[in-house]
Amino acid sequence: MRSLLLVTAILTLPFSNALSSGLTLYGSQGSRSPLVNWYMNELGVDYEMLPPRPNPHPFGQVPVLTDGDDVIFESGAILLHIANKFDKAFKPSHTPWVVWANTCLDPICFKENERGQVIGTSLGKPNRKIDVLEEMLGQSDFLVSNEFSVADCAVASYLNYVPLFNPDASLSSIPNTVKYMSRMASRPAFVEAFGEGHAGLVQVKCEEFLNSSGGPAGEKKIFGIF
Ligand SMILES: N[C@@H](CCC(=O)N[C@@H](CS)C(=O)NCC(=O)O)C(=O)O
Ligand SMILES: *[C@@H]1O[C@H](CO)[C@@H](O)[C@H](O)[C@H]1NC(C)=O
Repeated sequence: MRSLLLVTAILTLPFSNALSSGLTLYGSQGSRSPLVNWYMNELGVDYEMLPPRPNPHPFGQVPVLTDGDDVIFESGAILLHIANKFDKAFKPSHTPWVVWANTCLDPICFKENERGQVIGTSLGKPNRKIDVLEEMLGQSDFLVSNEFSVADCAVASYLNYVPLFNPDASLSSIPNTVKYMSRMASRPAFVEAFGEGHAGLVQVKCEEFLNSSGGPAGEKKIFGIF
């Protein structure tokens, strides 16, 4: 009996480990759960994906992640949990950007009615914080230390939803941000997480924004008089 148990243990343990990391993400493309998929794909973290409902989120929303017995909700909290557990390059200076994306960038990107439906965007309109972001992204391809990090997952995911939810938005006034959005949407882990439709739409819209912002030639036309 004892040897049978031992054999069963030896046979099942490695397989159950290989099949699952113990992480389960509830969500779907079209919600904001793919921002979590994106980061886990970038890191090569293994996880199980389940549909949005039923789920253990206290408010019934997505995304929500379970890690064994732990239930983690709020997209930013989920990103930081994964960062702490799996990302060897994770630094304290990444954390503020994840929190900033959820608290400050979200309401700039998405104006919502009282029922939580997106009715517009303030991105592309004059905004002190977005001006700073635009300046930073003119100096560097990434938000922190000129390398890809969880900060980019958090911020670029929100930015890249804007053309999807607001087909009439114009981002021609922030070309560095638009180029950043396009770079992020071309990463294979992004395409896999959000889907080719979403990534392709971001690419086309970004090209449109850059075309109508004029680039260096357009700037010369405007300031040529001086
Ligand atoms: N602040 C939350 C927002 C979550 C959220 O609004 N989820 C939406 C989908 S993107 C949802 O589940 N809506 C359905 C509901 O509220 O019941 C986060 O970042 O995770
Ligand atoms: C952007 O401009 C180029 C060159 O004029 C053009 O070939 C391309 O189709 C334009 N793209 C979009 C999406 O408007």
